[in-house]
Amino acid sequence: MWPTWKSLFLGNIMLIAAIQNIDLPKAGAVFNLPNLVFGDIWTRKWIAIFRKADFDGNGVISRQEFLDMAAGLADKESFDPSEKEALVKSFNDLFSALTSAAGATGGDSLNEKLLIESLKIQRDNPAFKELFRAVLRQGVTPLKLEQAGFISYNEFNRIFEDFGFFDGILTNLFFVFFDANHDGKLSVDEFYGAMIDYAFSDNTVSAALIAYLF
Ligand SMILES: [Ca+2]
Ligand SMILES: [Ca+2]
Repeated sequence: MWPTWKSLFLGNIMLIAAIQNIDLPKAGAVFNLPNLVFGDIWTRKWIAIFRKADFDGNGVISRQEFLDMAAGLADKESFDPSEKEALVKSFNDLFSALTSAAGATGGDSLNEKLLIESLKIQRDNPAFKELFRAVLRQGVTPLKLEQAGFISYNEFNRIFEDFGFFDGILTNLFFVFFDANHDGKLSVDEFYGAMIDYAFSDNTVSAALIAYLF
């Protein structure tokens, strides 16, 4: 099954790369790994996420914009008030950590440069990683999943939409990469692992590849 799946997937990558005007030799280098500069991928994936999360497209993510993502998920997934409060608080703490690490004055907005600088500073900081894990836990634990401990494809799509991400291609790619054992569903552990990997890892066979498509 793997070769078929892989060739289909590579075909999709080429198609998407063409649509998105991506430099294919550079993208191809990801799969063969010569001349690969990890920092480029890592930076690029965070810029991709930044642009998705800058909902009003004004070039900065405001604290309010960031907290609205958490509140949107909590409201749409019918979190209890205490669960919503915990999630919004963890998002707020994460935002504060990002802005303070980057030395932003005021601390209530992030631009791409500040985000990248801040993440570079925080990447190897265990306290920051723990903060990131707390955000994931408080976002996932209250979810009423069809099958306990597993996020189905439909649920995964819905979660992205709850956050305000309606880009189906992006969601599909995340799902394909995150489903590490390719069984068509994400265990909660797969999800946590993939998110941590996406955020912090230099692993070039991880979801970091998504960065080349957006
Ligand atoms: Ca904005
Ligand atoms: Ca799986």
